[in-house]
Amino acid sequence: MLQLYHHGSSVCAAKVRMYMHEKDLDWDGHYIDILKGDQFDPKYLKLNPKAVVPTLIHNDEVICDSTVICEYLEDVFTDIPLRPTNALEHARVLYWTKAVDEALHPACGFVTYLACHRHIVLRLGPEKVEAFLQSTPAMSVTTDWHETKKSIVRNGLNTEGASAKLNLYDYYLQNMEDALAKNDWLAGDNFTFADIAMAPYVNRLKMLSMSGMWTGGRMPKVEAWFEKIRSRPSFKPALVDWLPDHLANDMQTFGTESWPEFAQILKIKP
Ligand SMILES: N[C@@H](CCC(=O)N[C@@H](CS)C(=O)NCC(=O)O)C(=O)O
Repeated sequence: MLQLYHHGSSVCAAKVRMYMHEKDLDWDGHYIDILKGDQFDPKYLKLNPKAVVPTLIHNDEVICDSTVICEYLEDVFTDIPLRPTNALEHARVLYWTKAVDEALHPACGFVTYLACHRHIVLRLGPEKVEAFLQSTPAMSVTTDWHETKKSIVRNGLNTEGASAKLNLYDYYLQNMEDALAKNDWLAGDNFTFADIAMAPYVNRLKMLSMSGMWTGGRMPKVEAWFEKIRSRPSFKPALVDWLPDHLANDMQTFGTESWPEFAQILKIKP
């Protein structure tokens, strides 16, 4: 049986859960609360030294990094293929998975902490906050996550690079709009790993009450694509149900409070 270490508000874990659902795979879960510090437990660090989720265990082997996990699942479980056989479409899938891993994911962690998670972590109280922030390994979500997370939790919007990260997120939504003007799905006429790779990141903005980044006529193709994603049977179990109500409420409340300032940075009328 596949075993997944994951968390409700992790976009990378959501990606793997959606991939497994689309491939009709059964799995067992181990919930790691990354807002309480479960990821720093020495036992978990042995599996995932970067102290991040997700981690997959299959046949007693440990596999880290969400894109690598999905590629592994694709190779091992071939019944429902999500990787195109057409070379150009496969190249497009790689464009999106690379964009996520190299640029969008770090921007998403930054924006999520800025809009919401810093407030949740601050509830731990001064001593536990410090312990939490010190526990992030030097190599984590990114090579600078230890310092960046500290700064976001302590300084909020005054953290260097906040506007750039928001604009980067917006840039990739615009890239989606351009791709979807040519094809029904991100890599072509079929739903593929490219769509799974992007779905949690668009849904993250929705969870943070920031769908103004694509609605209101700003990016109609992204809006239509997201509706199609939301109507897939995998959407609710993989991307919604694992988020506890209290966290969904916090994301909505803190996200709504952050939106006017974010909209101003993005030059969107809130
Ligand atoms: N490259 C990794 C990145 C995983 C990652 O960044 N996970 C985040 C949640 S999406 C995490 O566990 N963060 C822990 C923290 O911020 O301390 C992957 O694709 O799985």
